Amino acid sequence: MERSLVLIKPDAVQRALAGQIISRLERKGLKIVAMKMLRMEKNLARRHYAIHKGKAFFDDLVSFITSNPLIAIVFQGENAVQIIRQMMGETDPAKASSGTIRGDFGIDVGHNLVHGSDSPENACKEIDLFFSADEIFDYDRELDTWIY
Ligand code: IDP
Ligand code: MG
Repeated sequence: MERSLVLIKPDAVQRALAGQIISRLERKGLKIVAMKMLRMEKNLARRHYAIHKGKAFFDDLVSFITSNPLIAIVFQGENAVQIIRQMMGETDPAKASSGTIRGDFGIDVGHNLVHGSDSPENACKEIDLFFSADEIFDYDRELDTWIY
C-alpha cells in the first residue's frame, strides 16, 4: 500500500490548524502509520528541500521550516500520494481551490501549511529522512473493509 510523507508546517501548528488538517486526511480514509513532532534541523531541511537549492526562495524556505516545531506524519492508503496532493491544493494558496487545505486556510505561498510527497519514489526517500523503520506501524483497521 502506498505511503506519503505529510508535514504539518510550523504555520499550521502556530495557527492551531494541525487537528483540522490531520482530521481531513483521516476522514478521507487514509491511515496514520507514523507521527511525531519535531523542530527540523537546518541540515534536514536542506536535504528535504534539496531539489529547490539555488532558487530565490530556498533560504527563506529553510528558515521558515526550521523556525518552529512541525508535525511529521506518514499516511498510508491506495494512491495516497496523489490523493493527498489533491487535498492539499496548489502550492500557492491564493490559487488553490476552495475545499483544499491550502485553498481554505492559506493566502501566501511561503505559508502554505502542509507538505505532501509528490511521487511514491520521493515519498520513500522523504519518509526515510524523518522516520526509522521501527517508528512506522504496520497494523490493520476494521474500518478499512468499508473504505476499500
Ligand atoms: P509543493 O509544496 O506544493 O510541492 P514546491 O514547488 O515543491 O511546492 O515548493 C516547496 C515549498 O517551497 C512550497 O510548499 C512553499 O512553501 C515554498 N515555495 C515554493 N515556491 C515559492 C515561492 O515562489 N516563494 C516562496 N516560497 C515558495
Ligand atoms: Mg514539492
